[in-house]
Amino acid sequence: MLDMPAIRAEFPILTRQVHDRPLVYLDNAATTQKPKVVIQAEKHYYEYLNSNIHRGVHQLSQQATDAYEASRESVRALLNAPRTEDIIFTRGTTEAINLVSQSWGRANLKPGDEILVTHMEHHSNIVPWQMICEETGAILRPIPIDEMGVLDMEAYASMLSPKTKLVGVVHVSNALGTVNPVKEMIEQAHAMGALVLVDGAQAVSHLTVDVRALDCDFYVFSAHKLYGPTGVGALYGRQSLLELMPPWQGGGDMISLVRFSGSKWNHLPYKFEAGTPNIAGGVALKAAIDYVNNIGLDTIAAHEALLLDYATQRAKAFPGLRIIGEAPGKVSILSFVLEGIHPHDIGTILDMEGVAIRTGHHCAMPVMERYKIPATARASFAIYNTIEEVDALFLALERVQKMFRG
Ligand code: C6P
Repeated sequence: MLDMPAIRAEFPILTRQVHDRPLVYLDNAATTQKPKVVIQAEKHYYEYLNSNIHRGVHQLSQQATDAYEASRESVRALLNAPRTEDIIFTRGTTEAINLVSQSWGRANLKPGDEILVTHMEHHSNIVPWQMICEETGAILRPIPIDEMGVLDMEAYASMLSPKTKLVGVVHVSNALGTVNPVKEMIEQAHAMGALVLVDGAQAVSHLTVDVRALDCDFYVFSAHKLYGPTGVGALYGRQSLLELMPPWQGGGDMISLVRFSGSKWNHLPYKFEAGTPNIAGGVALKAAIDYVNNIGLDTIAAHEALLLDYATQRAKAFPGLRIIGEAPGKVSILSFVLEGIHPHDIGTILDMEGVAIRTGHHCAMPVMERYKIPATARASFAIYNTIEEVDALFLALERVQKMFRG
């Protein structure tokens, strides 16, 4: 049994009120709240370690560098990556995908090559590929999904061909909660000679990720969806690919030598880390990973599954409610529409009741198009949520319905 009061006490923001009501925070897929250990790690960094990394010979700089590099090792362990050098710090998932598309894509794609992405991708795993396709003449093709929100694996198999150069797949869909069969997809893509980039933005806080077992080529995530700070995330890349990829941004730290006659690039991971990074955020990411490891991802997943099961039962009994995304084994996300009521109205009224959910297209417009809806209301769960909060959500939804239906 989880000690919920103790877990909730770790998150100072959960004690605040919104519109004079206790906050019920169910927008965790957008960003999770931060435990004291993460807030403390940022504070400690600025109060005790602040200096620039990889540059100074003075003690502060060396200690800050050590703390930042210790975080890189934590990310390696989180993903079970083979080498710390293959973990590139980025601003988050979006920047990590742009890094791969701009660096690997520009160097490798040619007219007629194909990139496959699923129909349930976040815009971050669509638009960077559209941009590089425009530039190189490659073609972006969506892999269809069915009514439940499950990827059509037969269509995927039939779309893979020697023209396929890369497959982009979201591990867990932010709009539907679907967990995609990434291992199987990677095996099939590799058999065709294609690389696979997995968007783990919504996965790392719910599932144990093992990039070696998955055998993926690139895996990306953002710290802020894993109880960590905003503005930091990571790319794992296969060493043999990263070594051959050109830098995508130039500046300090990414070089070993600069002459006006030409520059030489630094070794991994620094080749891809131009400029002073979000050092405090990087350091605090380790605190977030430690926090998650101390509770255990299995424990977190089991608790969230309980909440999702209960919320799904209540949703199914709620008049006029349609769940969007019912893939077997989905995690942590309840997306829905209410007959005759726009999701934005739902979100606004819920907010007045203290319940924070996200409404809109969730940066997954093709998913909305697939279901022929403009938007959904989305409740998403984290370790600190409770059954009582699910009840508060449905009580507030009853108010919404009364307001609209009288
Ligand atoms: N999804 C949501 O409310 P960044 O912004 O780079 O940290 O993450 C982008 C991103 C990429 N892929 C997936 C699957 C995501 O869910 C997100 C962020 C948030 O669903 C904000 S749109």
